[in-house]
Amino acid sequence: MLLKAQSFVCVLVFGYFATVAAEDKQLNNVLQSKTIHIVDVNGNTGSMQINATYKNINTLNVVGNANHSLLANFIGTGLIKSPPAPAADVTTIISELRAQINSLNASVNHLTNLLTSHLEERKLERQAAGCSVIDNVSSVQLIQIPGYAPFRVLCDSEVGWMVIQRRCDGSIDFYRNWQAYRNGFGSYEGEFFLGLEYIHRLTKSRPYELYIELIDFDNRISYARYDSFLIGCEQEQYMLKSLGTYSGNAGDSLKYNLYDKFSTYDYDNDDWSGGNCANYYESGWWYKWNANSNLNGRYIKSGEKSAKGIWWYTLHGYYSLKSVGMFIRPKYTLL
Ligand SMILES: [Ca+2]
Repeated sequence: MLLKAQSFVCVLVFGYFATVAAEDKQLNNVLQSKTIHIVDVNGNTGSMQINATYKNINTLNVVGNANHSLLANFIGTGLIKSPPAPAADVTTIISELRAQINSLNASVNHLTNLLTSHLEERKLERQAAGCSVIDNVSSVQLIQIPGYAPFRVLCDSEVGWMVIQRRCDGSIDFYRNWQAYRNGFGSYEGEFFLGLEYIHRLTKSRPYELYIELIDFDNRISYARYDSFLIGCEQEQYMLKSLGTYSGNAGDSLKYNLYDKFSTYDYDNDDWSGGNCANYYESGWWYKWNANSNLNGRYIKSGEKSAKGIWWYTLHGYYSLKSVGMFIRPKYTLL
């Protein structure tokens, strides 16, 4: 009888569970009988009769508050044990909630870290924007490009142009090897070349303009400007990958070597099968099988014409210039 009652109860939403062992028939005498009316969550009514015996009392196992409620009449008779303390369930619930809270906290921490990292990257990008204008005075400033170690650049006094090359007195030898042109050489107090790797990192990080200033020995100043300057990485031999639109009064002598690779006397990357343009022009530059410019050539103080000198062909042919500067700056500022 009790087994039937258990089956009936198990199909109810209340879902309590009871087990009865009845193998000891000698103790299976009914001590107390109780009929309990129950209603499930769907409003279905039913009833069950429980015959409590010594054996049943000892084996009846009840789980849940509903069971506790249904069998409350038996409790206090001393014939049925109290169901498991609900505190155990509450403890489980609290434990689960704590686990969820910990999980949410971990998610919040993760998102906070992501946001902080993103904001830091944006800050670094703004720092990498280029030179700041400081009291109209040239200065050496620290530049940080995300993913790379910071490095110092010379910033021109006007409108934040960064100087990547400067020739002015012939004090520095520019006929150098690949490693020197990759890493840079010279002094910010005088002549120098920033280094192809740094120029690549800068121009790849965001759009840059290029401004070239050319001064002859009569102190006439000319310029060539390009609005989208980009050079490739070392695996691309620092190819001149973009110049954009030209403007200026010196003529466009660089477009001819667009998409050409950089060459030095020890790295022949030009298209001239008969030799190395870097050797012929005694420079390091972007060459095809020749060039229309040679701003890293020999410094010739007399300003004579020489293919090995510092020249901008559309300006004065092979006339070697007195002073040259190459400048870059971001094309626009990040918000
Ligand atoms: Ca060659």
